[in-house]
Amino acid sequence: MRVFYSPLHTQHNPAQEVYDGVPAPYAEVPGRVEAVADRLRTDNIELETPSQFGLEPIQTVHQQQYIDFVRTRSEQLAADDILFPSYFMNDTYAPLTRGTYSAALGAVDTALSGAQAIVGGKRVAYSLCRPPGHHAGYNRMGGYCYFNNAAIAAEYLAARGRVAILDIDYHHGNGTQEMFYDRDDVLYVSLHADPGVAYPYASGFAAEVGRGKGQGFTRNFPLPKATTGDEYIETLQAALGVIAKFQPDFLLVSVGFDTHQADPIAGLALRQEDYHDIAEHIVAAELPTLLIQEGGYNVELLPELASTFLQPFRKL
Ligand code: OKP
Ligand code: ZN
Repeated sequence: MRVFYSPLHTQHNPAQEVYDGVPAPYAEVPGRVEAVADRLRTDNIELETPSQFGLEPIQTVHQQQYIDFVRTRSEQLAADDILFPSYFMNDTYAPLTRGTYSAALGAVDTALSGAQAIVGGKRVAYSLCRPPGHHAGYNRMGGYCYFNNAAIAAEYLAARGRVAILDIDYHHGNGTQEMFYDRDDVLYVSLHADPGVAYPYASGFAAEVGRGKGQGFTRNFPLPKATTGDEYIETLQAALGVIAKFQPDFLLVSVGFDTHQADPIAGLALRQEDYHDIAEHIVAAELPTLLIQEGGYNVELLPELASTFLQPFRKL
């Protein structure tokens, strides 16, 4: 397993999000990824600095005006400014700060470096991305996401084979789903909290299965509140069955640790040991696998959860 990490993420550190019209502390903090990085170093895992891929891969999934908007508006801000723009945004959970563009670019390079490693023949790579990406749409930021790291890496891989995306973050990856909704060469399969009660509310229902020639190449598995590890693994097996049938050349996993019972913003009931089992099921798919970090907000637990999850991948 190769691991990629960019220190640029620390430049993105908004003071607040807005929840129900009221400012609230920002849950997606730099300490999340710093805590995981420290733990991996303690585990003797080498963290590699990503290569730079430039803007071209980002342009394969995002609108040029949107990319320019994120760059210019964030770079115009003063060091302590925060901007909730009225354009190009889905919700009040992705403000711009001066370092946002540069951090988001670093996250994309982190994802692409992982993709490059598995194209080069490595069985597994883990991209410790921050900010996360799976809610970012063609021309919209939202849910702590600016550029869709997973979708950009999936496009990179799709130029070289069939790609299955397995999204195991607590939240539905509405941005990623949207980008591949009409396509039959990239499969999107997601397990997430029931969107009837959880962010992003408007998508992730089981009836969303793709459109046109993409019909059947999107699959959603919404889960009830307080779903336990055993129930989760059962659904995961169904999802992996769908993926096996698709016969992908590459597997990309959007990984979230916000499915844990002690996550401060979520509502499922997984426990630490469940992440080991989840990883073993993913390993059993026997595919070149790119793991991309999305959410997970219990900063104290994250190092343990990441270390437990990565353990079955380490030897690969
Ligand atoms: C990003 B990722 C909760 C409101 C929703 C936004 C959640 C974004 C999650 N009070 N907050 O998928 O982990
Ligand atoms: Zn999430």
